[in-house]
Amino acid sequence: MRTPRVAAIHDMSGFGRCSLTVAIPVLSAMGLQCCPLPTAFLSTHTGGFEGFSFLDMTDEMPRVAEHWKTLYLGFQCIYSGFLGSERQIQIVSDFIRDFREEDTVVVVDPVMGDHGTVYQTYTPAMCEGMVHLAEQADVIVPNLTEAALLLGVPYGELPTGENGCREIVERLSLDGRRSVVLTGASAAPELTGAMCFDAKTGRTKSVQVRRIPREFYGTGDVFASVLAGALVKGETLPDASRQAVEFVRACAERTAEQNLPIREGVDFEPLLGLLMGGRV
Ligand code: PXL
Repeated sequence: MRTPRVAAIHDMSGFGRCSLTVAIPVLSAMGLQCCPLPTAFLSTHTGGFEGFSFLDMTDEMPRVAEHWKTLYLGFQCIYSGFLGSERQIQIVSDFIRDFREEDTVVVVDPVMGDHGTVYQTYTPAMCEGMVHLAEQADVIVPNLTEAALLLGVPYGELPTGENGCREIVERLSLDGRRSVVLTGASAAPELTGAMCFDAKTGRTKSVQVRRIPREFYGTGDVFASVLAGALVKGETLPDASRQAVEFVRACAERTAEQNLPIREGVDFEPLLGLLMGGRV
């Protein structure tokens, strides 16, 4: 069988381990071919760093898509994340329309903010556009901040606890048509994990592990990349969510043990072997 392909539409941040510098190694380790379509090139991610450089790739993106069309490239997954401009909403939307096939899983990580705050480079129009882009997804992977933005409710007014998270994913499911994996969904103070709504079965499932009492940048990207990879490999949504929760937990544990600066992301590279199935 041909190695499945993933079109990964994210920024490339040179330092700080997020977006493409996470998606490429994670998907490769899972035995998948990652084809990056960069939205921007930054010196670092925008969280915890000041004075970062930002090269907007908006004009380049349709040229890449046009060339890929002439090559008749097919993708088993289209996976989008951090966008660099408002115009990119339509560009990514067109990309999904043009490249989606019967067996393509469309994963939109509606990257917009964290801890109740919208990221520095995101405008209200981009957040509004993200709601529409996310409507095209088979699966969305919001954190609680992004769930509030998608639902149009203040962050502080989201329902809480395990039942609250269940309500959030059901409300985000577009009447059961779209799968939702909510990250940072905590069933109890000492636990954390994800709550999923599976549009294929209509069921919700909570996946919980023991919480590491520190927060790191880029964990959402590690989570969504493992989830997307596992879905391409044919795992069910709850199984893919469990794999993503457990891998992020292992990364957070290792990073916390070494007391590394949180803005450098999680020290995932030595753990990539956990995602590799076979042997040479
Ligand atoms: O991890 C999400 C993310 C992706 N890309 C860039 C970011 C962030 C979060 O801060 O700044 C550039």
